[in-house]
Amino acid sequence: MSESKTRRGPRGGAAKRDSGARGAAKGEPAARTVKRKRRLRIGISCYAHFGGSGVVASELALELAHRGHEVHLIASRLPFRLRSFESNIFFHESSPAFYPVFEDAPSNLALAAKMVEVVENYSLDILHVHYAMPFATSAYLARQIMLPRQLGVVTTLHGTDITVVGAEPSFFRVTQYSIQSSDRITAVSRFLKERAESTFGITRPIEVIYNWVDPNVFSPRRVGRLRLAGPDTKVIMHASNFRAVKNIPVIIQVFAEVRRKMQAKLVMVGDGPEKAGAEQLARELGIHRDVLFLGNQDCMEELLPLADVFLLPSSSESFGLVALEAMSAEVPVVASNAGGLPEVVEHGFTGFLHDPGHIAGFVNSTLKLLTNEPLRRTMGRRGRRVARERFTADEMVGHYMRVYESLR
Ligand code: GMT
Repeated sequence: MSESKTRRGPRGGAAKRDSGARGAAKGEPAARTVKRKRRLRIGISCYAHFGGSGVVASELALELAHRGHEVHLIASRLPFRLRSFESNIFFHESSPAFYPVFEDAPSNLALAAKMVEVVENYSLDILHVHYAMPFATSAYLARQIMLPRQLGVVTTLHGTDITVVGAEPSFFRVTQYSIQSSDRITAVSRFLKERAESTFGITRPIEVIYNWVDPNVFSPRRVGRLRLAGPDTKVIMHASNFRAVKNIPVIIQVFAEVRRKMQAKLVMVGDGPEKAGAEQLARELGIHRDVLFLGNQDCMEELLPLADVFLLPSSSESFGLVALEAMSAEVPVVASNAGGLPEVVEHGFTGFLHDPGHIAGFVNSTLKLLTNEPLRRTMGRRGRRVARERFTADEMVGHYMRVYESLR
């Protein structure tokens, strides 16, 4: 398998980023500062497809690279959020060879083999994996293969690796063992840390490091040519990977109620197993002309500012990165009070939270925001302030750096 230096599309996401010298002394290039501190070589492994864990891993890779560290991304393909060339980031594709005997290609073994190869060839200090399954297991295997070589393995728990699929009996013991075998464990919310401890009996310390948002990328609406609806039509937006935990039918039902009362459009961004059912439900409820299913989009920073309200009624949500991105764009959030969402969205201050199945609650809160522009704007501005002050890259990446340094 050939190694290729990361090449990304021309969309210019990174150019808009508040890049470069974060953490460096004034007038001093970041790389020089790091040189004094010591430049780390960090492997990062994650899912490449649309989803929050891959976004966080990619944003972390970018932040580390901007600070002058050398980052080696190991994934089945280039993660979607890496859209432009970035020096200091190297991409290593992991894919299993095909053989007719296989029922399913053993991709987890190929991943472990690629981890070994990259760690050895590039003398990595740290291997940081995102989402326990299968990444923590492949990292465990890779490290065992390389013994007695020292390699720090960090596992970040993201959500359904703990709350849904990792806890399935067919995966439980291997997930538990792989997490416990990591040198350091982090979780993206207090909720997720507690859930990992109670479900898996994890006894090793779990550090909570929240996700962050770049307020220069996710910024409020500017006057521009991009529109999703006419000037008198309010826009409600949802974005996810359309899995059962996202409560997609509730979104359609809430919108049907709102639409009865006012002119509005529902913009659904993303794709997944629940999408076809949602399209069907929208037709059955006679609202399909006002529901736009945009499919997967990798320009959330362009879409979110066009929303008047962001809706996220998940039955389970460890953090809700997209809710934070909406807040950063000054869009108030109406969400469920499930999981870690109350750690991100404050009820009555930056949005409204209700029980996941409480359709009337979601409808009332959405209508309250859409019919009271001063309230909507106030909550939106507060959301941006909270995003800028409490969920910063400097704080969270600094925390990850301390985790890495503790392993050296
Ligand atoms: O657990 C998942 O659903 C996968 C993961 C992903 O890749 O989309 O999402 C989780 O991680 C995100 C980033 O940390 C969090 O913002 C999401 O809340 C979380 N999803 C869930 O807990 C459902």
